[in-house]
Amino acid sequence: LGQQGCVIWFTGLSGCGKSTIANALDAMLVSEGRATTLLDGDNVRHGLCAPPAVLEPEHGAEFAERFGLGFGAVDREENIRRIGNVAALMASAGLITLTAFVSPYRRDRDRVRKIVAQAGRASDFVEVFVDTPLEVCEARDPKGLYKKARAGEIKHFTGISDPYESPESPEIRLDGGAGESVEAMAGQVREWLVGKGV
Ligand code: GGZ
Repeated sequence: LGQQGCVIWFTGLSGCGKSTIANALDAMLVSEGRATTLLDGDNVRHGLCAPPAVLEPEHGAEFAERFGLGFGAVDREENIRRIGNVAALMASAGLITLTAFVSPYRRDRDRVRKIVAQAGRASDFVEVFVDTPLEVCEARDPKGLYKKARAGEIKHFTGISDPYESPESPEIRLDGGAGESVEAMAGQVREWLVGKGV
């Protein structure tokens, strides 16, 4: 990891805390004068990778059907592919690029690792596994999605009716179920980056 940008890729279940931790880390880095950007479901799933229902009003049905992304395995694969390429471009432009997506499939995450390595260096991709037990995520259920998934109202819901493949050797693993504060976990990632000379 050098002076150039890099990609800090947070992965974990819905409600694991990845977006909150990424936002806290982003604020820390910005306050230290670093140029950063943050991609998460809240911005990407409304634009670049919007689902058909969101695209439909402006584009034809065929367009929405072909390019709008949902949560089936192939849609997630394309979601992560698009985000991975955008993140690599942003990192190449010198930004510390934070991403927070469930990204449940190991193969999809490994592909992003390759894309980023090809755009810069292998060490430019930092996988951060926010390892929060499903029970904890489900108890939090900030958007009521787990409840809906249990009721069968949301299909392909990660952890309930769809798999989550844990990273085997992430650069960083955060224990999201241990009661540590968001700041402490963001600080852990920051310390790791400092250790690598970012
Ligand atoms: C998982 C879903 C689903 C399904 C909607 N499975 O907690 P959230 O709400 O804000 O984060 C989740 C987000 C997942 O989108 P990603 O783009 O991160 O997914 S992936 O990387 O797998 O492509 C959740 C909400 O969208 N959500 N339906 N079926 N999460």
